[in-house]
Amino acid sequence: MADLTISRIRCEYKLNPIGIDVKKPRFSWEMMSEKRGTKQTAYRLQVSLNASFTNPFYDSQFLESDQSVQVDYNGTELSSQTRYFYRVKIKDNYERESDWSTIHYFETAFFEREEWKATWITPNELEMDPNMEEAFYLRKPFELKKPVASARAYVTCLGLYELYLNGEKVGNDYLAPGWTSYNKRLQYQVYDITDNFQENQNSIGIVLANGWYKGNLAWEGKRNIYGNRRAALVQICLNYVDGTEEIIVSDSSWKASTGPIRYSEIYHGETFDARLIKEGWCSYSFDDSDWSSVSTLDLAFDHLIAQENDPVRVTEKIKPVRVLLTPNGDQVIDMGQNMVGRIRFEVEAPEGTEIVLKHAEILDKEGTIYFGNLRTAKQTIRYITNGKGKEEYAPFFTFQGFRYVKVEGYPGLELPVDKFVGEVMHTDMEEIGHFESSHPLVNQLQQNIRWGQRGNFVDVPTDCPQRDERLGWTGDAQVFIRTALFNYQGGPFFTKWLRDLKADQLDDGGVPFVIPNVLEGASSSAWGDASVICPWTVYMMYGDKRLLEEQFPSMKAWVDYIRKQGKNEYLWNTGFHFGDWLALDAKENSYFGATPNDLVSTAYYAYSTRILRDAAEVLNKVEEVRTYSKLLNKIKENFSNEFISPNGRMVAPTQTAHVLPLVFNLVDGDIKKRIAHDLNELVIESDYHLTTGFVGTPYICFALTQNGYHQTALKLLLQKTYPSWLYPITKGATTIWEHWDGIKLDGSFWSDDMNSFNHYAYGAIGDWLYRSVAGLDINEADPGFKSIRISPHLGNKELTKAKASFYSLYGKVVSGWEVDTETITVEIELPANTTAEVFLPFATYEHLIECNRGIAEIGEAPFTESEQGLLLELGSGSYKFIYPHHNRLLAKVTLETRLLELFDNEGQRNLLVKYLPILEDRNILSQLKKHKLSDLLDHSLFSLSENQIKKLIQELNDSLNKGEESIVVE
Ligand code: RAM
Repeated sequence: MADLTISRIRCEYKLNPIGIDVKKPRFSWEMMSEKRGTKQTAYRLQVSLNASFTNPFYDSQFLESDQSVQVDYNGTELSSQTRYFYRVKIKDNYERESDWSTIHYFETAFFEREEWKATWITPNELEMDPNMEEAFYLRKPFELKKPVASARAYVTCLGLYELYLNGEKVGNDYLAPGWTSYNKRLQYQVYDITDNFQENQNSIGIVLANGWYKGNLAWEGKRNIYGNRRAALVQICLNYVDGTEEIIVSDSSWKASTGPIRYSEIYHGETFDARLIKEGWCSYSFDDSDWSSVSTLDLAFDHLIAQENDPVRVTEKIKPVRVLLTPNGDQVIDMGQNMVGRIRFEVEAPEGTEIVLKHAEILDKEGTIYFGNLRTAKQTIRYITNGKGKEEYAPFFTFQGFRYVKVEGYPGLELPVDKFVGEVMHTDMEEIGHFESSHPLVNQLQQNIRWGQRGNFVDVPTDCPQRDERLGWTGDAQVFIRTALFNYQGGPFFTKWLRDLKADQLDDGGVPFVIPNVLEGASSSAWGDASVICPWTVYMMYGDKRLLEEQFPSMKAWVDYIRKQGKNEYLWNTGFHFGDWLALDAKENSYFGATPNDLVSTAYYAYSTRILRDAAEVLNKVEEVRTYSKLLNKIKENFSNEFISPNGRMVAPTQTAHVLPLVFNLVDGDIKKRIAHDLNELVIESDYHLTTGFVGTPYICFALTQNGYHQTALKLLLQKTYPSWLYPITKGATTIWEHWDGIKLDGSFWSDDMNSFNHYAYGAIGDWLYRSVAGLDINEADPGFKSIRISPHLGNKELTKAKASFYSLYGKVVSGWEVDTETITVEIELPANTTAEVFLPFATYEHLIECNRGIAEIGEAPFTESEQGLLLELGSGSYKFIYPHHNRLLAKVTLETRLLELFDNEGQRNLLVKYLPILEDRNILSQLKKHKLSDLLDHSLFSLSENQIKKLIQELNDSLNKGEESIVVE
């Protein structure tokens, strides 16, 4: 029946993956149905060795189940190196049966070590220096005996590689084999090369550079972290049309040489001497008689794994916006966007002309290109022409973080801007989330968050993409992960990274600062907690229980590690920690915020313990549920005793200290209210500015919104003056900055030491934009968006509409709202096979108009009405709700919210509700909005008695009647 169909089918998060070594892959599909409230009641999965599904390899028959995402393959054992076709059929709660879905496939890689027939090879050290800087080239000509039906290349290396077949690059991925904890886990890639052959004579080649494996990493000039010798492993598996097979492997018959890539480093760039190009080096007939021989190496195979992450690709090309002539005479290209990737350029110049590109993120206040914040990273490309006409180049094994490029040596007086193009490179994740609003700067913020993610998701989640770090800092990753998973499909990305985390976790359960681990230190709170927070977040967002199960021992080891620290097992008050890193309440010239480390550490200890307990519950680990519930209670108790006065006053008067107990649920009742109230006061005292660092910033708006201070959170968000999220945007930021005052008010920079202009950590506010402002969230009890929570928080005069959309594995979820002078409109979309609790603020059932189909259609939906609005329980479908805000102007609505937030107890709320009509009638609320009196209200309404409120209203009336126009717009 056409009305029930299946789309967006995925296997292991991917569309038709080639080369997976998962023995029981999981499938997800999206149900499409015109009918509201559609649910899956059964599915049938078929897996076949041929696309015609004659005699399928596996047929589940119809299984009664509502599971449509992360569905385990439970059929006959799969073979390696095989393409399997699969299709799905479903039944729904309306007694309908869909047609078969379109046919998809997945292809298995090697399952066993024995399947590797290739040997590791490297240039013979007697003939070529194994430690050379130059990239080296390995080649092997071969003949095909018969027509090829299909062919695959299985490839990896120590270093970075590009594979070539008959002179053409194979695949469109870069920086392969990616960055993992190489000595424990090394990825190989699988390429379909069926169409890359010529008849008979062919040649395969591979180019190898240092990359993360042996190049310079981290700021101490370290090299050769994983080893000092590059090596390649290549295996080509051919299936001939006649059914026979052949394997071509890397072995001692290959030849080696150097070529035009003289130097290549992740941080420092590349030097390419086009005069050294060996034309046709990867063609059969090339004369390699002067090439060196290769040595075979007896290296491990046990840690080889098929590619897990999506590959790094060029995902966009950007044209420069202008060429600048800086005050000191430099010619500088402006890309108009702080981006990560590389520049491709064309040039025609006499042989030996050297063109130098130096990349930087920023211009200083004089307008000169600024390299200071790159620290020791050179980000320099050198290209030497061969003079043979038009030449084109883009570096192979490096990437830069930049908006500006200083160009030296390019022929001609004026730089021809059309000869340069920026190629944006990052892990090629599917963009699945969008957020937009009525506020241009907030929209720019969302764009900057997105660019920050792209630039820093270059195979591992890095702190920054430009200076001599670019490392997988755990703290940064854990604060940003939820935002990241909203914006892009990050399932494979974090699966890979978390497996590296697990692999690099220390024996005592401690977690290194960066993953893959290339630094000395370990186990700072809020950083190491990534081990617990990240798998949980992937589970929340994508329902990935397998990853949770896999990571559970690592999560547990981390919590147990903390427990063993210090004398009191319920507090964490020992050791080194980054604390509220880079917070503005830090002492002069310090990176460490004012919130005490033991407070931050113990709060995170509780948070991780809670997650661990919840994970244990999900995974049915009864014993652990008991243990960690008890532990959690003890930590909470100790946290309160140590950091909160009996009356609910936080001992540390910082914003972050107040944020943590609220968002980590360490307090409740009156104590919670008091802390929330005090946090609100602190924010007001700072005139709606942030003083938080890495720890407080991601959560401060949640802490406010969840505790009735959404309007304060909004003011923080919309703050344009320093320090705030929007301040950098007023300074032209196109990415998220590491430091609130990366560029200070006077145009000078914060210290070069720590001044990245592309650091995603503070972009963690994106999560709040999705979940609180737009109100698109999950129900934690049934994660992965199987059960959805829509609860928009309306804005204020500056923010009159917001909308988020997100492709969950079930399908598209939308939550959007708009407030105009008359009405509130809430538009939502819920994919089939999900349900939602939808909260419509200020709505009453009586006044609700359901725009697409009429209210009758949701007539059956259970609802609860309260003073705050209407809660509906809905099934899948698109809905547009329109309702009046009872003649309230927008200003009134938002002020009312604000006023309601100010009232702590029922009595006060009732009082306000009682007087609201009076305020409305007299049109006072709208005046109040503009009047400084709103500030007065902010502070004083708490303590007002009924009489005093009456008096206040009287005074307001009087002043309005007198026509006093002391109106100050805030
Ligand atoms: C900096 C990194 C990162 C942060 C650590 C503590 O060097 O850039 O963002 O997590 O320090």
